[in-house]
Amino acid sequence: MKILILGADGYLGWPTCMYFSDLGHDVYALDNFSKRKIELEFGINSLSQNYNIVQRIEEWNKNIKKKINFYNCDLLNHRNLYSILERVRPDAIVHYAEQPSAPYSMHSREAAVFTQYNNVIGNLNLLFGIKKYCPNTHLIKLGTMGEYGTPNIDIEEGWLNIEHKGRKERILYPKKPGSFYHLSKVHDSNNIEFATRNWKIRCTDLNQGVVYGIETEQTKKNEKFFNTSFHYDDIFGTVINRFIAQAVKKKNLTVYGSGNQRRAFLNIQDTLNCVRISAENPPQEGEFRVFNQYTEQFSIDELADIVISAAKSNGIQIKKEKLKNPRTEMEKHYYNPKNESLIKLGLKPISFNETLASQMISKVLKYSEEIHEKFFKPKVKWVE
Ligand code: USQ
Repeated sequence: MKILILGADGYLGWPTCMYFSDLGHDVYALDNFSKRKIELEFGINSLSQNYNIVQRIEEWNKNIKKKINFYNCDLLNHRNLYSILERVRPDAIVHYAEQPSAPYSMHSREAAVFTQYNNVIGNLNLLFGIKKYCPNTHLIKLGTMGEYGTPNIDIEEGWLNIEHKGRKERILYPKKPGSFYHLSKVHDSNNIEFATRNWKIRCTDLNQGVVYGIETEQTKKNEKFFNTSFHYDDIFGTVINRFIAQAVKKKNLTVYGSGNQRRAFLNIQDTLNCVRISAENPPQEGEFRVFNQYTEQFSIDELADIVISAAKSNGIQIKKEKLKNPRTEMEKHYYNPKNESLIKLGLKPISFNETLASQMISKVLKYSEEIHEKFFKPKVKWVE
C-alpha cells in the first residue's frame, strides 16, 4: 500500500510512519511543524526526543528497502498539497495534521481562530485534493471522542437512527463538544460526510479517545533515535501522561474538579493497531464510516488511583490534588459510548493498569531532569 501520513512529526504520526514502514508499505510522511511552533511560543519541550524528523527518518531508512519519504507541507497551502497528492497518488491517507490541544484552542481568540482555520480549512483542502487527484484513496481521519461530549444517552458510532413523529431517519450523531478544538473536529466530520456523499470518495473517521503511552514496538528498536514526543505540560500533555510525569517528580496528581468525569482511553500501540485495521478494511465508495476508537473508560479519579498505586510500588508516595476545574465540563454524568466495530475487526486491546503505569513511570524516570514542574498546574481557563 502507498500510505501518506499527514502530521508525521507528531506524537502519533511518527510511530505510525515506522509501524506502516515495518509492515512493508510505502510510507510518505508529511508535516509543517506547526506543533513545534506552538511549543516554542509556550516554552514547552517534549520529553525523550533527541532528533528531528529528518534525522529520525535518515536513521530509520538505513535498515529498510522501501525508504520513508518526507514532505514539508502545510495543508493550508493547497497547491503544494495537490502536487504531493498528484505525485504520490496514495492508496490511503492517515490524517493527523491538526492542532490537537483543547487548552491551546481555549487560550485566546487568536488560538481558537488558528485552531479552527488550520484544522477545518486544511481538511477541506485535502478533500478537494483527494477528489481531484486520488478519488479512490481511503481517507483515515482522526476525529475525537470529545466530538460527542457527555450526552445523557448512549453514544453510537458516528450515526444515530431516529424516529420522529412516526418517520425514521439515519442522522450524524448530534455533537456537543467541550472546546473550540473539539468543535473543529465536528466541523471536519460534517465536511467529510458531505464530501463522501457528494463526490463518492471514501472515509473512515476515527473518533479517538485520550491516548497514553510512551513506547511502541518500533520506538523500542532504537530509543535514542526512534522515541516519539511525550508531553506532560498543560497544553499538549494528556491526562495519563501528565500523571506519570507528576509521579516521577513526586508531586501530587492534578485532578481537575471532583475527578468523577469519565473519558475513553487507549494505548498508543492500540492507535496504530486501529489505524492498520481501518486501512486493511476500507469502506465502500461514497461511505462515511465512523469508528469509536477507544478501548477502556475511566474516571479521572480512577486513573489517579492507579498511578498512585503504581508510584507506591516504585517507592514514591503521592496523592491526589483536587484543583478547581479550569474547564467547563460535566463532572457527574452518564457515559456509555459504543466501540464494537474495531473489536469486531480484530482489535485486541491493551489494558491500563498498575503494571503498565509502573512501567511508564520507570521509563519516564530516565527523563526526570527534563521535566519542569511549572507545567503541572493548568494555566488556560475555559471561562476567565
Ligand atoms: N484532566 C485532569 N487533570 C489533568 C489533565 C486533564 O483532571 O492534569 C482531565 C480533564 O479535565 C478532562 C480529562 O482529564 O476531563 C481529559 O483531558 P486531556 O487533557 O487528557 O484530554 P483532552 O483535552 O480531552 O484532549 C486529548 C487530546 C486530543 C484528543 C482528545 C480525545 O489532546 O487531541 O482529541 O484527548 S477525547 O478526550 O476523547 O476527546
